[in-house]
This record gives sequence, C-alpha cells and structure tokens, in this order.
Amino acid sequence: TQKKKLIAGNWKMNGNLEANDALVRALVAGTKGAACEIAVCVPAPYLAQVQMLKSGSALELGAQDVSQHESGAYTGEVSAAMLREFGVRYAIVGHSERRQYHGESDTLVAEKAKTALAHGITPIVCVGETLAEREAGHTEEVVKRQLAAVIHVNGHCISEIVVAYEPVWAIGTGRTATPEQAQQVHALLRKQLAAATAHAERVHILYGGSMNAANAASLLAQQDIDGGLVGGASLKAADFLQIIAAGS
Ligand code: G2H
Repeated sequence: TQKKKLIAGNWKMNGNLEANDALVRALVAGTKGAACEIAVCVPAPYLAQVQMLKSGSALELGAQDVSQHESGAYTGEVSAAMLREFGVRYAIVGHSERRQYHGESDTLVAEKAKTALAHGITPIVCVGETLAEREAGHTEEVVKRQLAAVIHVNGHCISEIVVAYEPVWAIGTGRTATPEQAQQVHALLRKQLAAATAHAERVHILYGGSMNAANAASLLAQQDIDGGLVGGASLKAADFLQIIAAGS
C-alpha cells in the first residue's frame, strides 16, 4: 500500500521522569524528516511530560487504554476527554494484557474504541490469538471474532481505526511471527475490513509482538503490514529509531 507506515511504541508500565526525558529527547532528535508516522503510547501520568518534550516534533502521543465511559464515578479510569486535553492522538484498546489480566471482553474493547473515536482519538485496536488457539487451528476464528465486535459497534467509522495484530505467543517472548505468518493474518483482517468499508486500504494494520531492530524490515516489507506496535524495543532509543528507519 502507498500510505506511510505507522510505528507506535507501547511503553507498557515502564519509565520514569528521568528515563522518559532522555528517551523522548533522543527520539525527537532522531526522527527529523522521518518518512513514517511515529507515536509513543505512554503511561497516563507521563502524558504531560511527553506532550511537552515532543512539542514541535513528528512524534504523536498515545495512551495505553481509555475508559468507555464519558465521566463520573469510575474510580481509577481515565476518560477520552482527559486524554484529549494532553494532545493524545492514539489510544491502544484491547491489548492482550488487558484482555488477559483485566478481563476485557470483545464488547468492552469495541465500546472503548467507539468512545475514543467520538473524542477524536484514533483507537489502536489489538487482536490476536493465544498459543493454544493457534495450535488448535483457531487463529482465523479468534481474530475475526475480535475485529467483528469492533466493526459491529463502530459501523462506518471502522475506517478510522488502527488495527494491531499481536499474536499473544509472540508478545515479550522474543518469539516473533514470521513475516509470512503475520501477512497471512493481516490479509484476513484487511478482507474483513473491506467487507465493512470502502476504505479498508486506508486502515493501518500494525504487527506487534517482539518486533525489533533486526526483524522489523522483513515484517514491514509485507504487503498488508502497515507498521508496528513495538513494546520492549521502544524503550531503547537506538532500537526504536532503527525500527522507524525500517519503516521509512
Ligand atoms: C506486544 C508488543 C507491544 P513486545 O505487546 O504491544 O510488545 O514488542 O514487547 O512484544
């Protein structure tokens, strides 16, 4: 596809004021003139810090989650309107770590995506199968079910989302899907989007799961891999910059 790649870092629950400062300064300096879109999804307490540090650069700011609710008595939650106040452009929703450890269902993930969109935030909707599901031959069924829920709730707005395919068995394990394995699933997801919108080509479908400086280029060369959602390797400026270069 012709669109620019999107390389998004997912810091997860990592960072501190001092480390963030060094990392974001290095990214700002290293991404001048980069030919891809770049984002960092940071823990909520650091949004203000990173918003300030990235100002004037090509870096976009992302959150790692968003509440499905507008406001009110939801202790511990962060609303889309709050994220917008800090210039947040993207919010990851339905990351497998939230599905696994926080019991997030397909329906909840779809509602979060809807709330984000309503506030001008692009949801990065994560889908992906576990190792057991892959070995049982259920990969296609699982990712289709996860994406279908989001299509069902978001209707024609579906062309405004970003999808991230993250095979759960590849997350933080150092075990990456091969470019061919990933492409196969990305093509399925593209087809599913195309059945729902005339603009499926416009949707970025990112690969996530142990993407690193060494494997990024071959993954990003696949026809339907439009970028990466990068965890561990986004915490080191040199590695993340190499992935950005591979996507440029
Ligand atoms: C998958 C990915 C980023 P990592 O969760 O979301 O993390 O690159 O560390 O596998």
